Amino acid sequence: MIQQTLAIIKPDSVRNNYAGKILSLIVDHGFSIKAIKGVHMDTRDAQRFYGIHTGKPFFDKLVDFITSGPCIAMILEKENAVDDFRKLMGATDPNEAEGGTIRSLFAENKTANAIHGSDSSDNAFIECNFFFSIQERF
Ligand code: RTP
Ligand code: MG
Repeated sequence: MIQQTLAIIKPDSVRNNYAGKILSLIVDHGFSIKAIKGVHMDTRDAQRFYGIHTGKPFFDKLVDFITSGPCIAMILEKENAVDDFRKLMGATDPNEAEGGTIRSLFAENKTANAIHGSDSSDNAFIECNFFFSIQERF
């Protein structure tokens, strides 16, 4: 089934100038970019976007990091996009990420971990709508 997922190139990757290499990997793995823009989330945006993690021990660190600079948000489309993009991202902790994955190649640590991808098709729908209006989609 053709699916869409929401991906974010996180502030560490943007700062390190890895965005071009990450976009190439994404396109080479068969994903079509259906929307893309730069966003610098403020604390309220980040708390809402990562609302599911409210109260967890890493929540404040996560919000501080994701608001620390501009990100690149995008809607990606492909057969089985949600699960296939999670595979291309690699494990949350780059020390545990498989070779060749975006996190194994570009992440610094478990917080500055290069990339976000939706974790289910329901969340993909919610997250794509969080960032993009209909007019902003290709
Ligand atoms: P993401 O949502 O950013 O794509 O990452 P994920 O699905 O791989 O991981 P998730 O469990 O959703 O956690 C969201 C982000 O919180 C940070 N985190 N830190 N124990 C920790 O220190 C810890 N656990 C999670 C990570 O930066 C993770 O990407
Ligand atoms: Mg997640």
